[in-house]
Amino acid sequence: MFDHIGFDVRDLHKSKSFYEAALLPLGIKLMMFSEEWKVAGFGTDRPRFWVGSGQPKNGEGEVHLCFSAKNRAEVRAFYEAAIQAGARDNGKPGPRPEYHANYYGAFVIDPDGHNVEACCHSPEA
Ligand SMILES: N[C@@H](CCC(=O)N[C@@H](CS)C(=O)NCC(=O)O)C(=O)O
Repeated sequence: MFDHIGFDVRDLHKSKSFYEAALLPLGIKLMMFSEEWKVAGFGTDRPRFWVGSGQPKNGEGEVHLCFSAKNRAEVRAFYEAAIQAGARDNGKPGPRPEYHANYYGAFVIDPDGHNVEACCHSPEA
Protein backbone atom coordinates (compact mmCIF):
# COMPACT_ATOMS: atom_id res chain seq x y z
CA MET A 1 0.00 0.00 0.00
CA PHE A 2 2.63 2.55 1.03
CA ASP A 3 5.79 3.07 -0.98
CA HIS A 4 7.43 5.73 1.21
CA ILE A 5 6.71 8.58 3.59
CA GLY A 6 8.65 11.64 4.62
CA PHE A 7 8.50 14.86 6.57
CA ASP A 8 10.57 17.90 7.34
CA VAL A 9 12.75 18.22 10.41
CA ARG A 10 14.40 21.23 12.01
CA ASP A 11 17.89 19.73 12.31
CA LEU A 12 18.72 17.04 9.73
CA HIS A 13 21.89 15.77 11.43
CA LYS A 14 20.17 15.51 14.79
CA SER A 15 17.22 13.63 13.27
CA LYS A 16 19.55 11.38 11.25
CA SER A 17 21.33 10.32 14.45
CA PHE A 18 18.07 9.96 16.34
CA TYR A 19 16.42 7.70 13.78
CA GLU A 20 19.60 5.69 13.19
CA ALA A 21 19.57 4.80 16.88
CA ALA A 22 15.81 4.43 17.34
CA LEU A 23 15.21 2.27 14.25
CA LEU A 24 18.26 -0.01 14.65
CA PRO A 25 16.40 -2.50 16.91
CA LEU A 26 13.83 -2.84 14.13
CA GLY A 27 16.50 -3.64 11.56
CA ILE A 28 15.83 -0.36 9.75
CA LYS A 29 19.03 1.34 8.64
CA LEU A 30 20.18 4.58 7.08
CA MET A 31 20.31 3.76 3.36
CA MET A 32 20.86 7.19 1.87
CA PHE A 33 22.11 10.53 3.10
CA SER A 34 22.61 13.56 0.91
CA GLU A 35 23.96 16.89 2.07
CA GLU A 36 23.08 18.29 -1.34
CA TRP A 37 19.43 17.22 -1.21
CA LYS A 38 19.29 17.59 2.59
CA VAL A 39 17.61 14.23 3.09
CA ALA A 40 18.17 11.03 5.01
CA GLY A 41 16.40 7.86 3.87
CA PHE A 42 15.87 4.79 6.06
CA GLY A 43 14.69 1.32 5.18
CA THR A 44 15.40 -2.36 4.88
CA ASP A 45 15.10 -3.18 1.18
CA ARG A 46 15.23 0.46 0.03
CA PRO A 47 14.65 3.87 1.64
CA ARG A 48 11.00 4.11 2.64
CA PHE A 49 11.14 6.65 5.46
CA TRP A 50 12.64 10.04 4.70
CA VAL A 51 13.45 13.07 6.80
CA GLY A 52 14.51 16.27 5.12
CA SER A 53 15.29 19.87 5.91
CA GLY A 54 14.64 21.69 2.68
CA GLN A 55 13.21 25.12 2.13
CA PRO A 56 10.44 26.27 4.49
CA LYS A 57 7.13 25.25 2.93
CA ASN A 58 4.80 27.58 4.84
CA GLY A 59 2.63 24.77 6.08
CA GLU A 60 2.15 23.01 2.76
CA GLY A 61 3.80 19.80 1.62
CA GLU A 62 5.59 19.29 4.91
CA VAL A 63 4.24 15.76 5.08
CA HIS A 64 4.84 13.56 2.07
CA LEU A 65 3.05 10.27 1.58
CA CYS A 66 3.50 8.00 -1.42
CA PHE A 67 1.21 5.10 -2.28
CA SER A 68 2.39 2.14 -4.37
CA ALA A 69 1.02 1.74 -7.87
CA LYS A 70 1.28 -1.56 -9.74
CA ASN A 71 1.98 0.16 -13.04
CA ARG A 72 2.13 3.58 -14.70
CA ALA A 73 -1.54 3.48 -15.74
CA GLU A 74 -2.44 3.26 -12.06
CA VAL A 75 -0.29 6.32 -11.34
CA ARG A 76 -2.16 8.27 -14.00
CA ALA A 77 -5.52 7.01 -12.72
CA PHE A 78 -4.61 8.07 -9.18
CA TYR A 79 -3.70 11.55 -10.38
CA GLU A 80 -6.95 12.00 -12.37
CA ALA A 81 -9.08 10.67 -9.50
CA ALA A 82 -7.35 12.93 -6.97
CA ILE A 83 -7.71 16.04 -9.16
CA GLN A 84 -11.38 15.19 -9.78
CA ALA A 85 -11.81 14.82 -6.02
CA GLY A 86 -10.48 18.34 -5.43
CA ALA A 87 -6.72 17.97 -5.03
CA ARG A 88 -4.32 20.49 -6.53
CA ASP A 89 -1.63 19.51 -8.97
CA ASN A 90 1.86 19.17 -7.53
CA GLY A 91 3.48 17.31 -10.42
CA LYS A 92 1.82 15.64 -13.36
CA PRO A 93 2.24 11.89 -13.99
CA GLY A 94 5.56 11.18 -15.60
CA PRO A 95 9.08 9.84 -15.24
CA ARG A 96 11.26 11.26 -12.46
CA PRO A 97 14.75 10.15 -13.55
CA GLU A 98 16.23 12.30 -10.80
CA TYR A 99 15.10 9.52 -8.41
CA HIS A 100 16.00 6.54 -10.61
CA ALA A 101 15.72 5.44 -14.23
CA ASN A 102 12.33 3.70 -13.95
CA TYR A 103 10.71 5.98 -11.37
CA TYR A 104 7.28 7.19 -12.49
CA GLY A 105 5.19 9.33 -10.16
CA ALA A 106 2.42 11.88 -9.83
CA PHE A 107 1.97 14.40 -7.04
CA VAL A 108 -1.04 16.25 -5.64
CA ILE A 109 -1.75 18.49 -2.68
CA ASP A 110 -4.60 17.08 -0.59
CA PRO A 111 -7.28 19.21 1.14
CA ASP A 112 -5.01 19.70 4.17
CA GLY A 113 -1.88 20.61 2.27
CA HIS A 114 -0.16 17.22 2.38
CA ASN A 115 1.98 16.25 -0.57
CA VAL A 116 0.50 12.95 -1.75
CA GLU A 117 1.99 10.83 -4.49
CA ALA A 118 1.50 7.54 -6.27
CA CYS A 119 4.59 5.95 -7.78
CA CYS A 120 5.68 2.93 -9.75
CA HIS A 121 9.25 1.59 -10.06
CA SER A 122 8.79 -0.61 -13.10
CA PRO A 123 9.31 0.29 -16.75
CA GLU A 124 6.22 0.85 -18.92
CA ALA A 125 4.47 -2.52 -19.32
N1 LIG B 1 6.59 18.89 -7.99
C1 LIG B 1 7.55 17.83 -7.80
C2 LIG B 1 7.23 17.12 -6.47
C3 LIG B 1 8.39 16.25 -6.05
C4 LIG B 1 8.23 15.74 -4.62
O1 LIG B 1 7.39 16.19 -3.85
N2 LIG B 1 9.08 14.78 -4.27
C5 LIG B 1 9.03 14.19 -2.97
C6 LIG B 1 9.92 12.95 -2.91
S1 LIG B 1 9.38 11.61 -3.95
C7 LIG B 1 9.49 15.13 -1.89
O2 LIG B 1 9.06 15.06 -0.76
N3 LIG B 1 10.41 15.98 -2.24
C8 LIG B 1 11.07 16.83 -1.27
C9 LIG B 1 10.47 18.17 -1.09
O3 LIG B 1 9.45 18.49 -1.74
O4 LIG B 1 11.01 18.91 -0.25
C10 LIG B 1 7.51 16.87 -8.97
O5 LIG B 1 6.53 16.87 -9.72
O6 LIG B 1 8.49 16.14 -9.19
